[in-house]
Amino acid sequence: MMKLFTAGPSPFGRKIKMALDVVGLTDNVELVAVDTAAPDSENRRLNPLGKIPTLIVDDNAIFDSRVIVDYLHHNAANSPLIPADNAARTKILTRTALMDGILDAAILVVYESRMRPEDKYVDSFVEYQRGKIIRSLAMLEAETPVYSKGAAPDIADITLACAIDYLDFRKQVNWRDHAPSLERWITEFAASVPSYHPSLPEGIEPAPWRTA
Ligand SMILES: N[C@@H](CCC(=O)N[C@@H](CS)C(=O)NCC(=O)O)C(=O)O
Repeated sequence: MMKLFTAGPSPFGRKIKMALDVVGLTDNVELVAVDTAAPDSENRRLNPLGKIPTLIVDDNAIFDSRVIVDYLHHNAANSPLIPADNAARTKILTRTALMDGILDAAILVVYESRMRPEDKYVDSFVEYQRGKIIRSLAMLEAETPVYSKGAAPDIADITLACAIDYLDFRKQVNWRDHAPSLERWITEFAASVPSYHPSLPEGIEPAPWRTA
């Protein structure tokens, strides 16, 4: 049995939960809730960066989420996560890096309030991070994205769904202002990918596509 160190609201943890389900490995993993701020967690002992997600396989720690995805992809009988064709693979991995980058920036916006005393909050730093998110959303909007892969999303699709929902959950940027086409995209994704609903962060605002 593998173990996944994660936390309910973690968008990177959610990406792995959905990836596990898509490749049919959900039942092989025990979810372990981690408080990343706790000074002596098992996660920190096995992953000195103290970040989540961390996947434990045969007492070995696998991190970060990109490496976990690579591991799952290569250990599943049938995985749509990463295309086999070399050019397509590079394209999807770059696209995933864009979605991961949106999440990294979104997390830094949250940490600016969470980790600093109020009088040390730096507006220009938050705007710098929000700029990354806004430019990425504008790039996605320019492609008029359409989700059409049914229950077999690739890892860029999964990470985009996590990013859209994380922005709604923590409200760093209203993505609708910059990428209105994503509403149709997420509606189709939510209706097609079974792990979308059970992996939603608890307390996220209702939306038409979030009603299972
Ligand atoms: N590049 C990492 C990012 C993971 C990440 O930033 N996780 C956040 C929670 S979603 C975290 O563990 N933050 C705690 C910390 O930075 O100490 C990945 O892809 O797994």
